[in-house]
Amino acid sequence: MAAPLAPPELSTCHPATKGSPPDMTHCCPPYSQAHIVDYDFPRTPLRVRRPAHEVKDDPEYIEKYTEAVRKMKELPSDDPWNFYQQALVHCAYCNGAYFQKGYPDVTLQVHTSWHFLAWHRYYLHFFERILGKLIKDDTFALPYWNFDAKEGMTIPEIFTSDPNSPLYNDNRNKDHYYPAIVDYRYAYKCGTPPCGSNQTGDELVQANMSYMRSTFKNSLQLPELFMGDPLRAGEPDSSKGTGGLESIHNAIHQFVGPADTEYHTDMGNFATAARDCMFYRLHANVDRLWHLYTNFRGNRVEFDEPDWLESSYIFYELQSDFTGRGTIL
Ligand SMILES: [Cu+2]
Repeated sequence: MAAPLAPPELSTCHPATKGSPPDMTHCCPPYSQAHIVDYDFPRTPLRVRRPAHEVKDDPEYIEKYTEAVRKMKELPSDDPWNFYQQALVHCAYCNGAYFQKGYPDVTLQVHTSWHFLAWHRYYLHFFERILGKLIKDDTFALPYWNFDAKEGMTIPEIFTSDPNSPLYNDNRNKDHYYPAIVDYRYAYKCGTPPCGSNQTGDELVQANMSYMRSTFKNSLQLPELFMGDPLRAGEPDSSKGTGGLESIHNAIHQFVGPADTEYHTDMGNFATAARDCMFYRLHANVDRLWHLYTNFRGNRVEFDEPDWLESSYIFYELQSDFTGRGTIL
C-alpha cells in the first residue's frame, strides 16, 4: 500500500464540510483545471525572517508589510493571489474539500501527520512571494511570532492596536491581547476546567519554556514525536498521531481565536484560520522551530524514505515579472 501522498485532483473539489462553519464550505479554487508543473526553487535573494518583537520598532518594515497585505486584500475576489483566496487554500486542504487521489473515500488532510510541517512550509513560501511581488521587493520576508522567547510570548500589538489596519482582525479572543501571556496548554475543550496550565506571569513563561524544551528533547531520536506520524497515500488522517510541535501550535491557534463562538472563527478553525494575519506569523515560527529541530539532529533528513520525500501538493505560483496575476502551479 505504501506510496507518497499525491496532489489533489482539482476537478473533484467539493464542499468542505468537515468542521467548517456552515457559511464557509466553498473553499475550492476559482477554477477546476490548471496547467500544473513541477516547482523549481527560484534564484531570488535569500529572504530573512525577523522576530515580531524586533520588527515592531522598524517603521519602514511595518509600512511595507502593511502595504503588501492591503494590496493582497484589494485584489479581485477571484484572483488566486487575493488574501481570502489564499486563506481558502488552507480550508480546501484541511476541511475535506478534496479526496486523496485514487481514494474517493479518504479525505485529504494536511494536519495531524508528518505533512503538517512540510505543507505549511510551502504554503508560507508561496504566500510570502506574493506579498513581495505586490510591493516589488523580492527580499520581503514575513515576520515570525517568537512565542518561544520571553519577549515574544504575547500577541504582537501591531495586529491589535489599529482596527483600520489591514493586519487587524476582529474575530479574536480580546481577553488574550497584550499583556496576556500565551499558554502552550490552552484548549477550548479540556474536560475539567481550567483550560490551560492555570499559571500566570513569570511562572507561565517558565512553564512554556520547559514544555518547549521537553518537546524537543523527548523527540530528538524519533521525528514522528515532533513532526507527526507518517501518512501515506490512501491512509486517513484519523489513524495518525499529531506531533509535539503541532500540539503547541494548536494551543496557540485556540489562544488567539474567540473562545465563546461555536466555530471559533477565524484562528480557531481550519476553514478560516488563514483569514487572520496572525496565522502566517504563527506558522513562520513553527517553521523556524522545525528548522531548529533539524539543526539539533545534525541536519539529518527526518524520514529518509520516498513516501516522505516524494509527497506533493499544489500551490499558486507567480509569473516571473511584477506585472500580472499569478499563473497556476
Ligand atoms: Cu494549518
